[in-house]
Parts: sequence; structure tokens; C-alpha cells
Amino acid sequence: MRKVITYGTFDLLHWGHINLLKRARELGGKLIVGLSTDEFNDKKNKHAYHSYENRKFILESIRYVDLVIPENSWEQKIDDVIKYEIDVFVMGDDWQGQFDFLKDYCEVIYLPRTEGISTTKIKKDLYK
Ligand code: C2G
Repeated sequence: MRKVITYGTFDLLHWGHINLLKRARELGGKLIVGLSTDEFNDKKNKHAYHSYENRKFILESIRYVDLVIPENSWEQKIDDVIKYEIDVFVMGDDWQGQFDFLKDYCEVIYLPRTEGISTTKIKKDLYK
């Protein structure tokens, strides 16, 4: 069975996230999500509204997600790909090319981002 992995913060979960997770899951038989911890978000200069535990609870309820693991660093991806015997690494194409080093270990696929929605847009629109 082909195993797929993707990473992200997935804060204020929206249909763009779901569209990514759905397409990623359809590339194999099992999808693992490396969920950014609150500490790692600090390194990404991102402040999530929901805590890691609550973002994990939400992601685990999604039919397309089989396992959620913590994303603590930029450097863990190769170890994760080896440890979980990953066949396909997937990210939205805002990351195009950033993870091509993983091509030595698995397929690397960048999927088109879903236009018209983002966590930042939600926050801005709510603020109006
Ligand atoms: N995404 C998307 N369409 C949107 C918004 C997000 O396809 N409208 C995708 C992003 O491209 C990413 C995933 O959904 O693949 C999660 O998005 P974020 O939570 O914003 O993830 P990010 O902060 O980019 O973290 O090591 C990788 C990083 O952890 C990625």
C-alpha cells in the first residue's frame, strides 16, 4: 500500500486544507500528517489560534487522515520518510521546489493551492 505524507499547521481548518488532504490521500492508501507543534510554529513565525492538541484532535477526525505525528523541525522529513516507509511526499505548490531534496527518498508532488481561502484571509475578513 502506497503511503503518503504531508506537513502543515492546519489552523482554523478550512476547505482549502481539506482539498489538499483529500487529494493527498487519493495518491495512496494511507495519509500521515506531520502537524506543526506550537514550538515549531514559533520558528515558522506563525501563531496558530488552536493549540497543537486541538489541531491534532480536529485533523484526526478527518476521513482522509490516518495518522497525525508532530512536526518539530525542518530537518525531520527525511527521517520521517524512512521511518514511516513513505512513498509520496505532498505539499501545496506554494512550497514548489522547497522539498526536492526528498526526491532521493520518495516521490515529491506539489499540488495546486486552493484559491480564495486561507487562514490569513479568514482572520482578515473576520476583523473587518
Ligand atoms: N493549502 C492549500 N490551499 C490553501 C491553503 C493551504 O492547498 N488555500 C495547503 C498548503 O499548501 C499546505 C497545507 O495546505 O500544503 C497546509 O497549509 P498550512 O497549514 O498553511 O501549512 P504551512 O504553514 O505552509 O506549513 O514543513 C512544511 C510546513 O509545516 C508547511
